[in-house]
Amino acid sequence: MFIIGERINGMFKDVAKAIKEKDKAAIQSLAKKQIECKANALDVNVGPASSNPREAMEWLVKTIQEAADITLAIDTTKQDVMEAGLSLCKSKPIINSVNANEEKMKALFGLAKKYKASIIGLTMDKAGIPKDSEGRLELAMKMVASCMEHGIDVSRLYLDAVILPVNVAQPHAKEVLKTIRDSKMLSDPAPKTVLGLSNVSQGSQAQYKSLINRTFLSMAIASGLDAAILDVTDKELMDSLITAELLMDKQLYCDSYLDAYRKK
Ligand code: THG
Repeated sequence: MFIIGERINGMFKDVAKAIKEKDKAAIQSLAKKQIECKANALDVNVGPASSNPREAMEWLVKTIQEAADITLAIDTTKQDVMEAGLSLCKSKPIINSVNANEEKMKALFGLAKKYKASIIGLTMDKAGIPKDSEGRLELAMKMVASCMEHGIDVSRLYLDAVILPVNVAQPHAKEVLKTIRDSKMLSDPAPKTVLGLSNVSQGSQAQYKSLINRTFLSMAIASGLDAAILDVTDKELMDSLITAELLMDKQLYCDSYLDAYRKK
């Protein structure tokens, strides 16, 4: 599983505050902590409240890279903010994200080529997020086709079936799992799959969030999930991830497999 740490996101109050006050130490400590907890990449999102998102993204990318050498997933819907972030990345970045709108695909697959980036493709378009897996797969196919047209290897595309909060969109979770399973049939080589896991528990009671996250993650891993944006500091969630991968024969069994994974 390719693990992307979710924590450097201006949706969190401490991150919004750190951006505002240019508190480098706060951001660098979040970066280091997530890497210690086995993140393979870090999501970077300035959040909804940022007054100058481009400047904030540039500051975040520079600040993180002063303290850590890791892949960054530039998480923004704004194209100028995206390019500003990508252009500062020292190692091949991840574009988070594109959707199935023609103009978006043209622009962002172009950026993916320019910066040798991987790309996360959300199965949504101007009409929103389809209710069922059939609708999501139709949009996924459009993105696979566009990826090929731009001469980008489909194995660099991570399809995101977009999980919504279970408290308001309960029927979606099983459709997301079906999309993950069926997307493997779209092309050869198949696109990869990713989720922004914590969306699923947003709005649920605090005491249940971690349980909902780790249960859904196990189900998604059983459905073939390749990558996830999640809270790597949630130990029970990470224990579930490692165990689900073990049961899917993706990790070698040994008696102390949790410790062994963390020592790798
Ligand atoms: N797909 C892709 N990228 C994404 C998402 C996705 N990026 C952003 C988001 N979704 C994934 N990241 C988060 C980060 C935090 C939360 C949810 C998704 C979250 N936070 C808690 C809450 O809102 O209840 C706690 C907030 C707080 O403590 O202040 O749920 O789907 N490609």
